[in-house]
Amino acid sequence: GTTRLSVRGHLPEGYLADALRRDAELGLTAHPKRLPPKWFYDARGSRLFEEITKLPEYYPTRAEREILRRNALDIAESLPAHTLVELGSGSSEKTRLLLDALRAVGSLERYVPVDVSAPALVEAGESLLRDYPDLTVEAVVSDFDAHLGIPEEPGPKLVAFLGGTIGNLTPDQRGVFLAAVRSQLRAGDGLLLGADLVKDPDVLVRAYDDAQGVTAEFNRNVLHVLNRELDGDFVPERFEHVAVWDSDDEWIEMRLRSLGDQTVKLGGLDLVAEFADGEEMRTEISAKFRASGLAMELERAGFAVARWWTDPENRFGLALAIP
Ligand code: AVJ
Repeated sequence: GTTRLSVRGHLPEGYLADALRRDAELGLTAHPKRLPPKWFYDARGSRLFEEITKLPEYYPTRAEREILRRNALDIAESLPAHTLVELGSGSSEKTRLLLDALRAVGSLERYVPVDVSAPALVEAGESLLRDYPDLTVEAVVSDFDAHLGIPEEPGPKLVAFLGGTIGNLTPDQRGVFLAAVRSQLRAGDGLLLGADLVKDPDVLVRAYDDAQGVTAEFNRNVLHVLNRELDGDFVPERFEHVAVWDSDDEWIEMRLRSLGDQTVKLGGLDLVAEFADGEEMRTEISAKFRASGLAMELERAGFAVARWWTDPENRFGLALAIP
């Protein structure tokens, strides 16, 4: 039969290992210390994130799925894409709602998931092929921070960036990212962007500091990753999970707070990091948006917001932005 699943690599050998080294070296010698959130997601971290999405406190995944469930057909009619590109596709689960709708309007030809993890792409791709016998899956291994990896395809294409992951970027990084996406789109294409919305800070903090401690374990997982990849000797239990709402920047900040003075060695970097008792290292920002602010950012990047959907409780928003 024909091969309907291909995986193209965009990352040079050693790219991720080098990026982790750079980020760790830079972040652990900075004041205050910081690590970028992308390193949470090894196999264990991805499993923990899946668990987070099922927690009663963590509403964004459910809210976004609800929006897609109600509006996928509207989305597909607004942008009857031949190619669905998904950035940071992960398990591709919510994607099925979009694929179903694009198939229902008769436009769908191919699905292009873009992710840093080749195994995740193969697993998700194979599962999709079982359920979508007419679909071609052209997976791309890429780091969407760097080169987006959006292939040249016969349009129209819809680029989906879901889950609220845009919130992990600082405003400057968002400007660069959105302009890069814009530069790869033509008339008739679109960007479907999921964004978590500003709401009661108590609700937000609970979503990032759940009662079962799954998010705490997810946060500490970055220390396990550094231990393994960079020969580190972090004792993750000696760091406490912290989630705070920054009302000026309107983002949730996750931090790891040192329990006691401690010295950590990273053999792979030839680096020694001292943590004072109570010292906090930032591991993630998760920005929350207002419809007006997001529209402004999109406009600055050369987009117009064609459509805007929210869930009935106004917790999460989905923008269809067009060039
Ligand atoms: C996967 C980036 C959307 O920011 O809400 C979940 C990651 N961090 N709990 C988010 C996350 C803590 C999540 N995103």
